[in-house]
Amino acid sequence: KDSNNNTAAGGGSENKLIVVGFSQVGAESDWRTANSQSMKDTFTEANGYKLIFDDAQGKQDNQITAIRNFIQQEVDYIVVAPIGETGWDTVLQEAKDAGIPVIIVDRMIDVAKDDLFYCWVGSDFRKEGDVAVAWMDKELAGKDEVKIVHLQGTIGSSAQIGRTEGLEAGEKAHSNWEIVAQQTGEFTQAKGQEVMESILKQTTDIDVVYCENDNMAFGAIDAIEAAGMKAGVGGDIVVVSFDATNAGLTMTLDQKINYNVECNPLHGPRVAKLIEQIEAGQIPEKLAYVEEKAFDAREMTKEILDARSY
Ligand code: GZL
Repeated sequence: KDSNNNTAAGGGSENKLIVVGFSQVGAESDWRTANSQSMKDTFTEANGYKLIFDDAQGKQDNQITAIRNFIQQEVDYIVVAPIGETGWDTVLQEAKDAGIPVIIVDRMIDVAKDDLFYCWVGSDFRKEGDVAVAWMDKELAGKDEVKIVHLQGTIGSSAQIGRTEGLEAGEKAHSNWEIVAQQTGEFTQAKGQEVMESILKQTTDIDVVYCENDNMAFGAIDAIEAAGMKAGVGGDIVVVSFDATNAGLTMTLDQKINYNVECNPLHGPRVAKLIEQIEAGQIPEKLAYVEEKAFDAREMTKEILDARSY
């Protein structure tokens, strides 16, 4: 019998919690907050897990330090929401050498050998950009010139790379579209407002602001209104956004955001399913893309908003 008075046959081992070390980017946006909550709601002791949560405050060095700490603590799984795509090979090789499976969630990583991570679950960011551009193609058809301000997310993150590729492909495909300003707002409201304010000081001849997440859209809308202009449906500047968080869809219902492309943050249950598969000796899909919707302000209703869980 072991110390918990369980028979050696296995009672004790069944009670062992699976220890998960999670390296999270930070708390830069509503999306990130919802993503962190989903992980915390899923990896509970009641569900058989012990979660070690680390917030890297937006710095890759802190993520690398956290992963090394997880290795020292001999966790059972390392889950990483990577801030950017590069710079992971060395530390993931250390995790592999320690025999700890690594699951990548949300953004993707670019590593020399793809056996440095077990599997990935996240969004198709290029597709998100293409969905937004397809809507813009219809919405802006017939306009002689379309001048676009492009507020990019954290440079080098998959979300920024894919959404930017989508817009830039759209610009190439439309001779009357022109990106008149392109700058990172770091996925935050404050930086998004600051950047949009400085752009509006240079020009107000703008038709669309393409914001790579909701928080930058909120900042841009504040800047547009402070400049005496109207954002959204029937306004001076069309606002396109990504994430479709609760706050983002509220602004869409208010018609200040014209179109919002969902990026689903509820990865907790998805990562738990991957871990359960690995625990059962199965080999999960290497890449698991999440299905996502998009919301046009003119079709937005309070019922749609209230039915959302984040
Ligand atoms: C997308 C995620 C992005 C969100 C931003 O999956 O990586 O990071 O779009 C968040 O809101 O900051």
